[in-house]
Order: sequence, then C-alpha cells, then structure tokens
Amino acid sequence: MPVQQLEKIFDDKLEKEIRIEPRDWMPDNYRKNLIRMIGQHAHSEIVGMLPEGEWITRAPSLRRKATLLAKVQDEAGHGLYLYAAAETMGISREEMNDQLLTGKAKYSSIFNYPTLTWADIGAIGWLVDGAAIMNQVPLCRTSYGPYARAMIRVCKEESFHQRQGFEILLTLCRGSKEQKEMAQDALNRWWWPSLMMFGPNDDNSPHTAQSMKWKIKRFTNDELRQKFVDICTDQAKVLGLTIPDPDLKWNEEKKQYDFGKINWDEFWNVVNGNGPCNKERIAARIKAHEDGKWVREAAEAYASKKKNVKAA
Ligand code: BYC
Repeated sequence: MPVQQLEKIFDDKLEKEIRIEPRDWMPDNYRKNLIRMIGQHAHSEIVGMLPEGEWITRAPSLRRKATLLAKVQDEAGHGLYLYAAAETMGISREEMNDQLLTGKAKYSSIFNYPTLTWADIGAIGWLVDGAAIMNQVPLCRTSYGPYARAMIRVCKEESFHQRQGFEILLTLCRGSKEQKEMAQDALNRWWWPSLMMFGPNDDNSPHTAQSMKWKIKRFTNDELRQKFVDICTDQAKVLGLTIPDPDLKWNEEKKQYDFGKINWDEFWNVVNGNGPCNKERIAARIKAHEDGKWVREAAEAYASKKKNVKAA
C-alpha cells in the first residue's frame, strides 16, 4: 500500500480515538518517539527503586517496612510492564538496558536526589508519586495501545503509593516538634525537583507539540505542572506545612495558584548527569547488571538444555 494511504489510515485512527497497535503501520518518528518516552519511563521506575530502597532496613516500624517493601516491588513491576510495552515497538530489553547503563537514555531527574531522612520517604510518596499520577493518568488514554493498557495498572498502584506517602507525612506532622520539622525539611528539598519532573516549559519542550498531535500526550508539561501545584498547595494546608515558594499565591482571575520561577539550570544540570546522585545511581545499576550475569547465563543454559531434550 502506498505510504500516503497508510498515513491516512493512521491519521483516521487517531482522529477516531482508535488505539494504534503493534502490528499497525505507524510513522517512523511516532515509533521512535514512543520508544524514547516509554524507555525513559521504564528506566525511571527501575532507578526510582534506589532512593527508597535505602530506607527499607531503616523504616521505623514493621508496618512501614512491609509497605515500603511492597511499594518498591511495585516499581519493579512497573518497569517490567513498560519494558514489555516498548519491546512491542521493535527494541529489545538488552538494547534499552544498554542505553541506560551507557547514559544514552534518560531517566527522571527526580531520582538523582538523596533520601536523607525518613520524612523523605513520605515526601517522595506524596510529591513524586503524586506528580507521577498527574502525568500518567492521561497516559491511560495515550494513542499507543500497549502503553495505555500498562498505565492503567501502574496508576492504580501509584495512587496507593501517593496515599502512603501522605500518611507518613501526616503522622510526622501530628507528632513531636522535631518530627514536624523533619517533614518541613523534606518538603523544602523535594518541592522544586518535583515540579521539574514535568519537564521543561512548553516553549522549551521539543517533543510536546508533535506528541500532542499524535495524542501520545494529552496535556502539555506546563498544564500538568499547574494542576499539580493547585492540588498540592491545598494538601500542604491539611498537613500544616509551608510550600517553600514565597511567590505562591492564589490568582482569582485564573482560578489557580501562581508560583515562582523554576531553576532550569539546576534541572538541566541534573538531566545532563551532574546531579547529587547521578553517578551513584548508574553505578548501582551497572553493579546489579553485573551481579545478575550468572542468572542470565543459567537461564540461557536451562532454556537451551530444554530445547535439546525436546529436539531429541
Ligand atoms: N527528567 O520535550 P520534552 C515516576 C527530557 S517515573 C529527565 O518535554 P517529552 C515514578 C526529555 O526526555 C517518572 N529528563 O520531552 C517512578 C527530552 O530529552 P530527549 C518518569 C527529562 O518526552 C517510580 C528533553 O528533556 N515519568 O514518575 O515530551 C516511583 C525535552 O523534554 C525530564 C515518565 O517518564 C525529567 N524530568 O516530555 C515514583 C512519564 N523532563 O529524550 C514515580 C512518561 C524532560 O529528547 N513521560 N526530560 O533526550 C512523559 O510524560 C514525558 O516524557 C515527560 C517529558 C513529561 C517526562
């Protein structure tokens, strides 16, 4: 079939909100853009296990430990669904892993910040998972079928994560003076990096316009960031915490909160590999890959032995 005709079928599907499926024809750049985005998302889930994993042995009670363990395990699951969704577009898991370990593929900037106190686990759940939900609920309607379907389960689990984080902070805020100070300190450190998770402003975002046309993204980076600020500002009041932004104020005309300027130099510095924990995170992933070599070899040996037995 001529390319123009294939393009027309593709465009009609988008127009009618019919999902694009792995065997459908799609423009090369649509495929490339989704592999980039789903790959980055999968890597973020996997690298995202590291800062929280550090607190599993230091959680303040058995209940908190069990919950955190389950949450970190959920993130591993999310990474696996997402790698599988990206594989349907023709890239292998090995290639994606290689891109992560060699620094060719990005992962979310947020996971390059350290978790200094237990309150950080609360702040990550509330803000980081909260930002993830804001960004990912619309992705349940993204135009590529396997990604959209993976996001449904991911979002359900993220919503538990967000609530456990909020509850950790609420407990600290209702506790001693020192505990409340610890919660405020965590908010002070995680607030701005959480706003950066949504990506650069729309006028500096090279992928947004095309991704909106292809219905991969349903909202722009700035639209989602604004919704996040509006929701969190009200939630911070429930906690009795102060958002570290002197310019944050209600705009009656726009019915939204205006907020201060994001430090984009810090953002690009972290994205380009120079954040507080970038090197540590990649080193941990390289070590995990090397430590897992014998498992991959054993699985391959087992598979080939089984194949030989069957052939005989
Ligand atoms: N960090 O044109 P733009 C999670 C890059 S997982 C690093 O706006 P796009 C969670 C961007 O990749 C969090 N890099 O791009 C997990 C691009 O670079 P390249 C991740 C960033 O794709 C566990 C360049 O900047 N979520 O939440 O239209 C526990 C220009 O950006 C960042 C997802 O991946 C960043 N923050 O929009 C808890 C969701 N922002 O590739 C939570 C799916 C931008 O051209 N992804 N860049 O070299 C998306 O929704 C979009 O990809 C983004 C960026 C909104 C992130």
